[in-house]
Amino acid sequence: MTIIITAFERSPDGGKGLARDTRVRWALEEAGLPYEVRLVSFRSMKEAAHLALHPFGQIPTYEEGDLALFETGSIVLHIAERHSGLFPVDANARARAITWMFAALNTVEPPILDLVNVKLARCSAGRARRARPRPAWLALAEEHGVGTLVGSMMEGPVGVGAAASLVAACGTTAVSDLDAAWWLASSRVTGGPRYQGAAVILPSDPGLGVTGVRLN
Ligand SMILES: N[C@@H](CCC(=O)N[C@@H](CS)C(=O)NCC(=O)O)C(=O)O
Repeated sequence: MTIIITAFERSPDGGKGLARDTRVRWALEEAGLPYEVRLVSFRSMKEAAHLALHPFGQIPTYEEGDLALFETGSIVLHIAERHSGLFPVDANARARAITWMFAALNTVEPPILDLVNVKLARCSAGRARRARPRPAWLALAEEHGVGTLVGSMMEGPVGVGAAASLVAACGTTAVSDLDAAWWLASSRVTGGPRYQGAAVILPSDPGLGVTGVRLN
């Protein structure tokens, strides 16, 4: 049965895994399962057909015959439970692996995302309900002692330019995430995924392929 996942249509990498679909692709690749990728636009993600697959109108989704799943954790768990190679065979080791899956999603990820993330798209006039001038978001965060980071996720030059201007005008408490490639180039970690043009090259080494951590 063909497995179909969804990814962003309009991203600089053309939906090849710079977003959370990476987790699902990774599990599928590790399990040696063939799959197809359906690229979706931001507009279609909020339309009925996609909402039937993903109630929050996001990516990735996972379809396998009659089964439709969303949430990367549940998708990866589903793949790992049905195919060998991802979970250890020993029951206790398997339980520990599942524990770490929950920890990654429930304990590790949220505080990482706790920094106020001033997303240009989220603050734009197009989304009137949430619209608030971007400097006001930064001021609000500062007022409450919350760290701030301006990021551009996967913007083109215009979006990055606007975000950089915002940082220049208001400042942030953390390094500005204005270019995904910068994070790889400046990473303290050696080894691991790298860019080749717009493609993310996953390492062939086990796990994340990390070979070391620079201390300076
Ligand atoms: N908890 C979800 C998060 C999914 C998620 O945040 N997807 C992002 C891409 S990485 C998305 O679709 N964002 C577009 C939007 O929220 O409108 C998961 O792990 O699958």
